[in-house]
Amino acid sequence: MTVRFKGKPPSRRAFLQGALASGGAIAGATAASAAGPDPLITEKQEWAQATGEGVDATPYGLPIQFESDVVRRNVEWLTADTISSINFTPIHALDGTITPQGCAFERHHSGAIELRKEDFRLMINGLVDRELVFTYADLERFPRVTRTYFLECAANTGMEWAGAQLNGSQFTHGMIHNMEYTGVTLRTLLEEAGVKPEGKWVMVEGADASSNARSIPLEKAMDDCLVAFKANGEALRMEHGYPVRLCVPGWEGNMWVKWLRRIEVGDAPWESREETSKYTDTLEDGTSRKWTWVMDAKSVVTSPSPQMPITHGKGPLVITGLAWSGRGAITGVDVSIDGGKNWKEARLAAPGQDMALTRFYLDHDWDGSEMFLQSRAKDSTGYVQPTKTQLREVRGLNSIYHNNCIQTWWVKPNGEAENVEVS
Ligand SMILES: Nc1nc2c(c(=O)[nH]1)N[C@H]1C(S)=C(S)[C@@H](COP(=O)(O)O)O[C@H]1N2
Ligand SMILES: [Mo]
Repeated sequence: MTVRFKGKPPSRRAFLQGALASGGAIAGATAASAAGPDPLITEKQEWAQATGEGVDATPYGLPIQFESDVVRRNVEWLTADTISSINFTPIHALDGTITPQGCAFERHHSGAIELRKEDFRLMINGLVDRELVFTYADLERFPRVTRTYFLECAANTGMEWAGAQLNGSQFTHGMIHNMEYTGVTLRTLLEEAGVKPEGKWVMVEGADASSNARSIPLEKAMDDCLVAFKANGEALRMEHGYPVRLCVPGWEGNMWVKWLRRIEVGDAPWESREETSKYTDTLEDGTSRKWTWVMDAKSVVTSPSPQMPITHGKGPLVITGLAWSGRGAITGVDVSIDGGKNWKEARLAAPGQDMALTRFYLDHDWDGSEMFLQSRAKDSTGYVQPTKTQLREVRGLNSIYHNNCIQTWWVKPNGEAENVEVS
C-alpha cells in the first residue's frame, strides 16, 4: 500500500494529542450526574420565559441561523467567472438521501435565467409525424409520474485524477444531488408527435444563451427520461431549470438540459460542443473516448471527513456516506478503516433504488488510532467501484470526467481528517 499525503506528512505531535484524548462509552450518556447539575436542565431558560415567533413570521421558511454554513460553496480558482462555473452540494453536512434544492449544486454555462411559465415553449421538430409546441399548461395535462434520481456532473471528482487535491467531500464529491422529480415522460411527448421510423436520436436544447445542446439515443429518450416541472414537491428553482428541465436518469449531468426549449428528432447524433470538445475523455495514447453517458457506481464517506472531524474522542462513531450507480441499484457498500486491506459491510438506510442515492452507515467502535477510511460501492450489475490504480490502468492520467475511484480520508488520532491518496 502506498500512501500519499496531501500537504505535510503526519506530525508526531498530532499523533500524541490523539493518543491522550479520552474516550470510552458515549460520554454524555454516562457522565451527566458525575458532572454535577446542568443549568440547561435545572434552570429556567430564556426561551421558556417568553413566547416564540408566531405563524407567518416566515411564509417560506429558511434553515435556522445555526445551520448557516450548510450551503453550496464554489472553488474560486477553478473557473474565471461565476457565470460559467460550478459550485458544490454540502454533502458532508446532509443526511438521508434527498438534496434540498436550496443547497443542491449548480452548474451553468451562461448563467441561470429567469423564465416565466407564460413564456415557456417546448418544441418537438425533425423526424416526427406532427411538429408540436407545448406550453407549460399543456404539459400539466399529460399523465404525470414522480421518480427520484441523482444527477452527477461528469466532472465530479475530476480534480482528483493526478492526486489528492481538495479537502472535503463537498469539494471532491459535491457535484451531485438527488431529488424527487415530477413531470411527464419524454416518451409520452415523443409519442404525441409520432417519431418517424428513421428517427434514431434526439437533440435536446435549453433556452439559455449556452443552449447546452446534447444528442441522446432514441432508446434512452423512450426509456426513462423525464420532462420535469417539480422537484422535491415544489416548483424547480431557477438555478435548476425553472420551469422545466430534462432528467436523464443515471447519465451525466450535462445531458439534463435546464430551461428545456426544443427536442429535435434526427437520424444521427449532432456532435455538439458538449459532446466533442467537452465531456469526452482523453486516454493515454492521445485518442478520446466519447458517448460515455452512464455514471458508473461510486461512493464516498461524507462523515467523518475533512469538513466533519471527529470531536468526541474514541468510542462509538457513526461512519456514514452516499453510494450511487447510473447502471442500476446499489446492492452493498463496504467500508475500510485501513486503506482497503480489510472491509466491513455497511448498513444501507434503505434498499438501493435504481439511479438514486443510497445512504449507508457503519456503526464503529473507534479505538482512537488513525484510520484510512474508504468506501466501496457494488451495484445490481455486479460492478464493484475501482481503486484509483485500477482506474488509471484503464484511463491513464489525462482524464477529467468520470472519475469514480475509491476515496480515502486519513482520519488522525485527534479526529481531524485529510484527503490523501492510497493506491
Ligand atoms: N440549459 C442548460 N442546461 C444545463 C446546463 C446549462 O448550463 N444550461 N448545465 C448542465 C450541466 S454540465 C450539469 S452538471 C447540470 C447541472 O444541473 P444543476 O445546475 O441543476 O445542478 O445541468 C446541465 N444542464
Ligand atoms: Mo456538468
